[in-house]
Amino acid sequence: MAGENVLSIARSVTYDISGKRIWVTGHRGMVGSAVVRRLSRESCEIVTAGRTTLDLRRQAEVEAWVAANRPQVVVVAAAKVGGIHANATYPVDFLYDNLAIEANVIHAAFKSGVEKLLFLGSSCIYPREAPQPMAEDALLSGPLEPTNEWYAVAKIAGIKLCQAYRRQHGCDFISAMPTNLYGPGDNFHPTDSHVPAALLRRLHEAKEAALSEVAVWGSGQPRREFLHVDDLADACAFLLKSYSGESHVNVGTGEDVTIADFAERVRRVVGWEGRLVYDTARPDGPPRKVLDVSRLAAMGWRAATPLEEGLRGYYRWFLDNIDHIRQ
Ligand code: GFB
Repeated sequence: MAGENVLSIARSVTYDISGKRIWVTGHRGMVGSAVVRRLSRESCEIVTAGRTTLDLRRQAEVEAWVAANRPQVVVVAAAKVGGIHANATYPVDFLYDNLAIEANVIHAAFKSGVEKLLFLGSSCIYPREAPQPMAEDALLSGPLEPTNEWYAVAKIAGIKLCQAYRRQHGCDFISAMPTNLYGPGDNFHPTDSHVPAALLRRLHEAKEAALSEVAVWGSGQPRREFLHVDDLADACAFLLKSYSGESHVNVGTGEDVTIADFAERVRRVVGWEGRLVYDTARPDGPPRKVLDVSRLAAMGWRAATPLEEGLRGYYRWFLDNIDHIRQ
C-alpha cells in the first residue's frame, strides 16, 4: 500500500456495506447525525453509543464496548470541535480529547478485526501558507495556522494512525478531510461555534431585536469554503463503498467566498436589513482555505448543495429547533 499515487487511488474499490454493522461515533453531533441519516438509506445496521454509556477518552471502556458490540465498520465522526475562538480557549480539549478519542477508537477497531474504518479530519491540517486550492500532498509541507494548531496536530495524528495500521497490519482504514461545514445539528454557541452558526444566530437575534448593526469577527477578508454536512455524509458513504488507499481524501466544494460575502448571504437568508460591521480586534485565522477536490471528483463524487440553497435549509432547521438551541 505504500507509494500509492493518484492513479492507483482513483481505481474503483468496492466494499459492500449492505448487511454490515456500522458504528457511527459522535452520532449526536452535526457530522455524526448526518452520517446516521445518510446510512439509514442503506441496508446496513447502525450502532451508536451515547456519552453516558461510553466515554471515548477511556481506552478500556472503548475496547470493552467494541468487543461486546462487534461493529464491522466504524466511522470516526466523534471529536471535540469548535471555531476560531474555541480552538484558542480550550487547547487541551482540542489536543488531548481528540488524540484520546481517535487513538482509542482506531486501536479498538484494529483489535476487534473491524473490516473498514473511516476517520474524519479537517482542512485545518494543512499549512497556513499552503498553495490554494490545497491538495492532499500539501500535508506537513509547512508550519500550521497558530489559531488551530492543537486541533490540526490531533487530526494529523489520526490520519497517520490510519496509515500506520494499514502499513503494519493491513487494515482497511481510510481518512477523509472535510472543509468548513454547516447544516442541521450545528453548534450555535454564541462564541464557541464556527462562523456559519454564529452569524445565523446573531443575525436572527438582531432581526428579532430590530438592531441596526451586527459585528462580524475579523476583517471579513479571509476566504473560506463551506460544505453542507449532508454532502459530507454522502461523501462518507461513497468513500466507504469505493475507496481504499493510504492517502486521506479532501471533501469540499472546491469553491470559496470571503467572510464578508458569506455574512451578506446569511443576512439575506435571515432577512435582516441592518449593517454588518467588522470587529478587527478578533482574529482572521488563515487568509484562505479552499480544498483541491480533484481526487474525489476523479473517483466520481461531487458536492450537490449550492450555498444559497444550503443556507436556506439551514435557517429553516434553526427556526424549527430554536427552543432547544437556546437552552
Ligand atoms: O468558522 P471559523 O471559526 O473557522 O472562522 P476557521 C472562519 C472565519 O470567520 C474567521 C470569521 O476569519 C473568523 O474570524 N468570523 C466572523 C467568525 N464572525 C465570526 C463569528 O462570529 N464566529 C466565528 N467562529 N468566526 C476553524 C478551526 O477555523 O475551522 C477549526 O478553528 C476547524 O479547528 C474549522 O478546523 C473547520 O476556518 O477560522
